[in-house]
Amino acid sequence: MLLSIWMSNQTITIGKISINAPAMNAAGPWAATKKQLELIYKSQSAAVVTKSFSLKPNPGNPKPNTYFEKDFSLNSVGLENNGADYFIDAVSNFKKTKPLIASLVGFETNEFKELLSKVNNSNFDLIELNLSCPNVKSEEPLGYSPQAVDDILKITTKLSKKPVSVKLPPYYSRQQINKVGTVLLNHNLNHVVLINTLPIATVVNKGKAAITPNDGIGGLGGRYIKPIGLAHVKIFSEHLKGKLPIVGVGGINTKKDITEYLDLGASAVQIGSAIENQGLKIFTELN
Ligand code: RRO
Repeated sequence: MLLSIWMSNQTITIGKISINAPAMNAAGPWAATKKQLELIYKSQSAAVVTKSFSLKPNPGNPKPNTYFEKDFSLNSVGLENNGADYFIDAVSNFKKTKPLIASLVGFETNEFKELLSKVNNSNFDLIELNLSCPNVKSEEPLGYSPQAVDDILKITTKLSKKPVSVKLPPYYSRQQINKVGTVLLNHNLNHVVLINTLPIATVVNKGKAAITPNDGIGGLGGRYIKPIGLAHVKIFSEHLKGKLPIVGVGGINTKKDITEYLDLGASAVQIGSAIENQGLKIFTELN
């Protein structure tokens, strides 16, 4: 039986932030420019989440680096972004009608410190630390190492003046999840976002790889990963026992999808691939 119901104008509290509807955008290429962020701000999205950004602009991977179909998405964007100053400026005039969330990636600790000090003095309300980008060819996403997660969270939670959340990759066992879950509980986190794209997928389109970078290998998103996202919310939720809120993401297109995520332990959800397929009007329907 589906247990969750929500009404418009209800307030959902996620740690130190409040939203007035369950669905916000996920970090992604639909949130990379000033214009896009403004449109998300004006939409019914419950918050504005940026494309993951780094201290300095990053050109990302050669195009085509995204591929969308109705039921799935594939990408190897490669952290393409305009850099911290651009994103900080992009949201500087937004009023506090909804939380402004900075999705951050750091390539090394020092760079990361500088990035956080910039974001500390910005209009952003919360940090979403992305430990799960699948498209850095030489390195496994940090989220796969409980030790690396512990190390980076120690630094981030100490330096950040904003509440910190963390976005993790899909795992392959309950044991892995429980190890990382235990690490999360050792830190002063606002919430955890589950899950990023599934790191290694490929699509053959008209006889060739649908995306150019990394020999056609990229992160899989969309409806295909909903069962994986749901399982992560369920298993993390059992492990975290309500001590850390969860925001679910992966394959959400309908209110029924949202209900499933909320029933398994998520406080709110993020929408990714469905924005690319349906536009921001999806929030009017979902929220
Ligand atoms: O930019 C990307 O290639 C990317 C990132 Br940062 C991420 O977190 N997840 C993803 O699927 N692609």
